[in-house]
Amino acid sequence: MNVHAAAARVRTTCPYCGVGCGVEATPDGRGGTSIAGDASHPANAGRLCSKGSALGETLGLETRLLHPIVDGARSTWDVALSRTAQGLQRVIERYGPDAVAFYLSGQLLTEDYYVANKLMKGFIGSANVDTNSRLCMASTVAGHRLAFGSDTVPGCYEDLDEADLLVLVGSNAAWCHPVLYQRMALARERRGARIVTIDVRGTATTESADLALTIQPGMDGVLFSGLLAHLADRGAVDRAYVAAHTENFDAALAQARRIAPDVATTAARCGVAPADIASFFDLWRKTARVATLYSQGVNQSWQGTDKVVSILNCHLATGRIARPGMGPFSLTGQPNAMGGREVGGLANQLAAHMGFSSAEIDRVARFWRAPHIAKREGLKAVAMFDAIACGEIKALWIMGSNPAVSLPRADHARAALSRLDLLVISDNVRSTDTIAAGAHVLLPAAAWGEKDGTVTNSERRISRQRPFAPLAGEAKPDWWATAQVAARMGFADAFDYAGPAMIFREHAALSAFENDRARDFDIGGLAELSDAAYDALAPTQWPAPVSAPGGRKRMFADGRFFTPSGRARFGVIAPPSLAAAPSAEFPFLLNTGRLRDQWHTMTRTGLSPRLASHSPDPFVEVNPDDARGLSLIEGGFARVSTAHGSVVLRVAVTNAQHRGRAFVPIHWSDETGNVARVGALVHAFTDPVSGQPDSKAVPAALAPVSYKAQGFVLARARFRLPDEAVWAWSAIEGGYAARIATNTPFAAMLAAASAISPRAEHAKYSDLARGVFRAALIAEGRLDAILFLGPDREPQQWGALATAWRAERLDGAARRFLLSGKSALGDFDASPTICACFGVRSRAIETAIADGADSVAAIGARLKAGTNCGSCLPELRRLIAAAATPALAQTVGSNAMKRSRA
Ligand SMILES: Nc1nc2c(c(=O)[nH]1)N[C@H]1C(S)=C(S)[C@@H](COP(=O)(O)OP(=O)(O)OC[C@H]3O[C@@H](n4cnc5c(=O)[nH]c(N)nc54)[C@H](O)[C@@H]3O)O[C@H]1N2
Ligand SMILES: Nc1nc2c(c(=O)[nH]1)N[C@H]1C(S)=C(S)[C@@H](COP(=O)(O)OP(=O)(O)OC[C@H]3O[C@@H](n4cnc5c(=O)[nH]c(N)nc54)[C@H](O)[C@@H]3O)O[C@H]1N2
Ligand code: SF4
Ligand SMILES: [Mo]
Repeated sequence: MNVHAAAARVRTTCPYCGVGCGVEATPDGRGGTSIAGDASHPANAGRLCSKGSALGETLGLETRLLHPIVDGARSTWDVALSRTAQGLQRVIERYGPDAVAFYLSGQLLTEDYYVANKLMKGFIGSANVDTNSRLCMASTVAGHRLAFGSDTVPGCYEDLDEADLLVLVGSNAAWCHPVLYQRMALARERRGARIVTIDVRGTATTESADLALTIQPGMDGVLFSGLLAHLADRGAVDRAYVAAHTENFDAALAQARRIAPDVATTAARCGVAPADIASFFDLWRKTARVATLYSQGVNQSWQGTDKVVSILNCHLATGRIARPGMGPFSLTGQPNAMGGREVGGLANQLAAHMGFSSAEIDRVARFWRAPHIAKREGLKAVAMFDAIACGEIKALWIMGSNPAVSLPRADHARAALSRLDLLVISDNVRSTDTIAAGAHVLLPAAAWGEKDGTVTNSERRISRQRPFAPLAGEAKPDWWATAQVAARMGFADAFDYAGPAMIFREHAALSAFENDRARDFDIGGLAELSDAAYDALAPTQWPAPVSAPGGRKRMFADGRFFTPSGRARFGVIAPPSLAAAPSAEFPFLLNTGRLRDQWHTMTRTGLSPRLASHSPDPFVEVNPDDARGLSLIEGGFARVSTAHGSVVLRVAVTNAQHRGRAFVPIHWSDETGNVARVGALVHAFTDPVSGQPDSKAVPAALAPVSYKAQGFVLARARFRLPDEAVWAWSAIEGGYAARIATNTPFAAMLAAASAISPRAEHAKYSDLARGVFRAALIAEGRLDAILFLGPDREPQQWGALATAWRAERLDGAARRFLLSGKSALGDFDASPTICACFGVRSRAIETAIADGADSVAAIGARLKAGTNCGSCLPELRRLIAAAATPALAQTVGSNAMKRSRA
């Protein structure tokens, strides 16, 4: 393992989204690391978004899992590995190989993924390896394979720079793929490229679009069927291309015409004004250089594969694929969603983009010299957890995912885990909701900064993640733990890896094995890299065959595809509908998704105060009319329930939501809140081809909930507050803050706080007639925790406590003022952070706007806000617009805000 000394700058890759930005990390030798964008990386040319910029703040060890744990007690690697190997073997002997399963993650490195997949599919003899990519990219994989005969992203990021029309479907790229979004925004600014968004709500992405279509949930297939019919009616089909390079066009067109014969039908079914549909169709038809980018609004649907196919159909019909500035483009979610697909980490793929045909099974078995090759597909994520629930799967190894939070019907998934004879979890952190479900073996995994291997981004570009810090505690790479278990199961020879370079060479060799251009994924040109060349590997786009090891930008430029006929296949889609329609009991459609500054279950981003302050509390967004009808008030609380579970969230009233729809962020878990784990609400309908769950449109009910008291706790570490209250923790400088709402007697609150700090002195202030209760815990002169509760609707602010919270020692005067509530100890702006890079909060920005800063540039000049990563530019524009037109303050996605450029 190659650990770099302090102060050496290391080029690596961001561990968050699929943009795959290059990062330069420079350890300062004192435990800190400075982070900058890598100007030489083709994905980002030096840019980073708010999450990437804050990476240095999330490297602390306080939440890390630092040694193996077996049956709840600290253990050694030797014991933990043997226990894992014997446990797996015992289950295999008694119940057969299909009684064991691995659940992996797009956050693993390709090398980790390769070894785990090889162990399960080649040596244990089951294909029960699936991954959180099933919840993420599976519909795209299925759509690509149907249309192209292979899971190939045809284009590259340069196409986004060169396109004249960028269509974003079900993507909030301004928040979820920020650096790519900045590239697109630049193309718009510099070259006049148009941006069209297709979403079911207003977002930071839709609000700066030239045309924003807010469609009915699930109706993307109608829209793109309408487009295909329109292209045919207007003679815009490239007949020569269709004849030479495709098949099944007539059947696909006939079905598109049945679904959406004209603009009027498309408009009615999508719930969009006919004029907007007509402008979209015209723009798409008349603009040759069109790129259609899509993400989870497309994939996470019970008809996700059909949605993907309906988009691919339009590009194939016009031959707008694999040419500069043109093509369909799947924005991948995780840093290594693509690498997982490449090794075969999905249960319906074998390895190296090969499936389960007998020829492929035979080929992979020979290459691996596999004694027990899997002969058929394994169980996909949702079915895998159902098989655990009903006792068919007895042993499970989870690496790099938190399914008790992220799977649909998350309560059901979590309960299933307790039925296992053996649950092994490899993770970076000591505690997650999944770990809390009762793991037998916990294995400490190397984290970003320590990990050493490769990842593949959305444009097929393989980049190195290089270590710049020593392994924390006893943490080890995931590939190493897997290889050790394999050896203990009797497969030492096949898993005798000296390091990631050796694994990568084998993976590359398999991709080229008996390939002869019959398979898209071929990186044979990298199969002979020396260890040093692997270390130095520059970001490379696959395919990189022996004949062209430097990689290739675009696929299919020659019009040849990987189907048996060599032609691309048009797909016939099913009539679009919802998996479940709203009912009298559950009249809303619940949409779930992401926030700008948090990553998934917040195990890493949740450690950064800067990131936390953008959106510190979990919430539900509703339309003003619905809020009125249900007596929900801004800042109050609502219970959101579905047939599967319920949560209680703060209400955010906004015109960005359409009536009858609600949006909730996915990031909170039982670790960070007590009633905000929204995965528990999601139904488990899955796409029939891809097996991807439908997590964007769940029938739900909303009802107001009120509390007698509201307030906050500041504490040095998170602890469990009483469950009758509603609370959620977020990082602040020097600790954590929770805003709470409660009916719990105040004394119970204090008891919970005291439990974490038994030796602290207590100070209390109460005015029960006014419903006010305040308490502080002071340990060795320093504030350890402080609790303020007051009557509901009388907001409690912690701004005034900032100086006391930061002080190493409180003097007598400071203590006297502490609980007064009108502290003279200085002021502290606790309004939401808009610019995470420079920590600029909304109050400061509003003051600057009131002072005459009337453009993004003027705000930047005054406060620096928006001048680094650009993630906050949409919000700055919104604040400026809101100040100019107060009524717009809550209309996030309003068309009125769009610059008119038609
Ligand atoms: N900040 C941040 N960035 C991330 C992540 C993160 O956790 N935080 N996670 C990464 C991962 S793994 C992923 S997969 C990506 C996801 O990136 P995105 O897919 O962009 O993010 P989401 O918020 O899940 O959903 C995208 C949009 O789909 C819309 N939508 C819902 N239903 C429909 C529909 O029926 N049709 C259409 N057209 N739109 C619909 C939603 O309103 C939402 O705005 O983000 C990656 N980047
Ligand atoms: N309702 C709803 N549910 C969703 C989604 C949605 O939009 N709505 N989105 C889905 C999507 S697209 C995704 S990608 C999933 C994400 O869901 P998860 O994968 O469950 O989310 P994470 O929080 O990223 O979990 C990663 C875990 O792995 C650990 N980890 C990180 N790196 C490593 C590593 O290298 N090795 C090991 N061993 N552990 C590591 C982290 O500490 C963390 O505990 O959620 C899905 N669930
Ligand atoms: S866009 Fe942001 S989160 Fe995504 S890879 Fe780049 S820096 Fe990381
Ligand atoms: Mo994802």
